[in-house]
Amino acid sequence: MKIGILCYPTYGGSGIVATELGMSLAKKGYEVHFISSNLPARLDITNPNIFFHKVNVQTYPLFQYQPYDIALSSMIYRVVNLYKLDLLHAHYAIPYAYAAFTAKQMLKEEGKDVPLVTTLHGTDITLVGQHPSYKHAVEFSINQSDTVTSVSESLKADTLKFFNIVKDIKVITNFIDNKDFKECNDCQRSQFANDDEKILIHVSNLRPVKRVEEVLQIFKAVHKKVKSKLIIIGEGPDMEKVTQFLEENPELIDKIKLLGKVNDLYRILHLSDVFLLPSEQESFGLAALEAMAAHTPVISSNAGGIPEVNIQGETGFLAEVGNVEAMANYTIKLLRDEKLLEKMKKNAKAQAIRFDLQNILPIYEEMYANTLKDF
Ligand code: GMT
Repeated sequence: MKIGILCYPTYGGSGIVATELGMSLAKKGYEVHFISSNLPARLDITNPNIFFHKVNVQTYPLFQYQPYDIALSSMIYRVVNLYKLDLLHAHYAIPYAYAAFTAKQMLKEEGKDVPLVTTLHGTDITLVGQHPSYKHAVEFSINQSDTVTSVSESLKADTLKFFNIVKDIKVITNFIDNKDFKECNDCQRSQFANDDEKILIHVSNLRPVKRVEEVLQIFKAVHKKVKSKLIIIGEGPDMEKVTQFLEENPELIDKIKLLGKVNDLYRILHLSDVFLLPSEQESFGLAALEAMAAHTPVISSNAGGIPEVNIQGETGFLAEVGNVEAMANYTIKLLRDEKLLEKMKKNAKAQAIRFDLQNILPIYEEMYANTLKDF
């Protein structure tokens, strides 16, 4: 089967899921064509079954905004025609589902067509998609898709609550390839902390929805009770809040390590004792699952789909969004109790294995087969 994957190339969760899915399909013999504005961050193009098509936007001084969505639709249309794709898979409704619908219309004019699968990832529904500027187009393009999937039950419920959806939505959860998170023998814990210190970690694109200021407040409270260090991985607009916090709390400068974007993330996750995710909104929480794959329990908010991934009292602890005190107290409780910490590290890994690629990939394949059958 020849599949066209439409996704963001950046470090966001939807692009990562799309890339990992496409690479796994290519390994199984599918021909996979990525259509994106740039080479997706984790894409390994050495597999001969993988193709990359860059969307080229022609700039013209007349335009205040360059018409990216038109260039995207045209590229989708051209790739389907050239490579005879069997199916399109849009990851994130905006603009991918909409652009794919337009490409399909162009194909139909020539008596051709291709089925479209749209996977809803999160903020395309819960944040951006609800804005009146986008809402009707998002609703329309979801309803025009041949198959719609969402990455959690919570996101499915939100989609049905906020939009008038006539399509059935199939939940196919995100996944992790545990093979990529194997035990790390050469990871040096001493690089980050002394033997008597615990390591807390946060990984995100530091957008307001991630509430990095709460990560810092949790650490501040924990540090008063438990000798510890905090590692922050990622880049984003709220890095400014981190700098501001350090200016206001200079005594913590040696305790907080900022690492920016990191490629072999699993090595550092393996060294960590607890992962902090106090997000305001999270349709799934792929970052939490990645932590669990590296045996790291999670202290999180209970936003959106997080409770489907992080299980209260088993793989970590959850509190109401914004309840910094509760998240700090849970962290202290966990870090002070070696037996509980060891148990939760094991439970976290067991949860990551439940979400292993080997379990989820066949569900995607079956969904593709059914989509083609019903088309
Ligand atoms: O994290 C990002 O920047 C991307 C963001 C998105 O909206 O694309 O991530 C969403 O998709 C991920 C993969 O399905 C989920 O694990 C994240 O929970 C979700 N983020 C939000 O809902 C805020």
